[in-house]
Amino acid sequence: GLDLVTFGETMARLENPVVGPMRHARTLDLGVGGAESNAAIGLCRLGGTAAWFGRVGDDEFGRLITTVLAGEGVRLGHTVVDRSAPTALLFKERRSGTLTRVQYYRTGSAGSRLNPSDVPHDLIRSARVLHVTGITAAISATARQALDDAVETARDAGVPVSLDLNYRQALWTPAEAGECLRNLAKRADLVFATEDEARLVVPADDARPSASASADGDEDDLAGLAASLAALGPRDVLIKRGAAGVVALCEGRLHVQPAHSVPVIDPVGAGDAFAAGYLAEFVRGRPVAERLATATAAGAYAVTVRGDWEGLPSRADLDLLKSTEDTVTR
Ligand code: KDG
Repeated sequence: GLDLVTFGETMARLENPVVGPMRHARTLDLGVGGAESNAAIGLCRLGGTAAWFGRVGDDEFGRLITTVLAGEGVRLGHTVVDRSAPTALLFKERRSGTLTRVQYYRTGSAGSRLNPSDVPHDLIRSARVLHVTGITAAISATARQALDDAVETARDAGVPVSLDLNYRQALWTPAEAGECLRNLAKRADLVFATEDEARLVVPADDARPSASASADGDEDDLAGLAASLAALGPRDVLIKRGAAGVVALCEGRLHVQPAHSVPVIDPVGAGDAFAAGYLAEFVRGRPVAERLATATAAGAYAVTVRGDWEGLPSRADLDLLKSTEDTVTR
């Protein structure tokens, strides 16, 4: 079986090469993006094997997606070409050097027409991990049902379920997401979340606001938050804090890991990189410390490069980050 099976919606990504309002961009850079396929690419770059399935349109953007994913080594045998709807678009407006605005054109898209008949149950049963995200629950009722079915199949077969909450406010309300994601978290073995996403999901009584008035919780708050999330069921809970690193409650033990300090060019995709790094070691049976080290290194590489996944590291890249302060390696 494969190390990782994942699925969801992957879109054509359009981005202004020159910073400023999108309306003044004379040209747009074309690429692809999707949280789940980003993670699949990340796992392949780190030497693992991964499959992604979903629907793409019978159009050039759909063919771009399958070409790029196949080129990165992601298996696509169960991906469906949907002749009734177009591939979705994702616009990334680089409004300033550090500020990016994301806009979707995805309602009614091919990807959102994912449905239970698309789910390859045997492929999931033979995987080392099933990785899903909350985005799939938000794009349509049929996609949410497919997600539910895939998770049940994995659980029945004893395949660990990895869930990245990935709340997207453009797609649903906090109340709707909170309830749905909580039900998913209860059935997951590993949960990746930002602090805000974790607060969305933990039962209201547990989600005590941080004692300090600051926007970000301190490590004690976050340890409590991770414990509340772990109480729902998952054995590994990872609260991602961007440049501040990660607070993780894994196999009953608390881990606080700083991030690498790197120049941030584009933070989009850092979470997917983190999940890919963590899962790449998890499927190899590596200890928590090693999973966290690879996860933070992958996150660091992702943010130093424009694009949602283009900067994801190979094994050789990881060694580079470990071994040297030098900026030129000869
Ligand atoms: O995590 C990065 C993703 O958000 C991006 O690649 C696009 O999947 C995406 C989404 O729905 O926002």
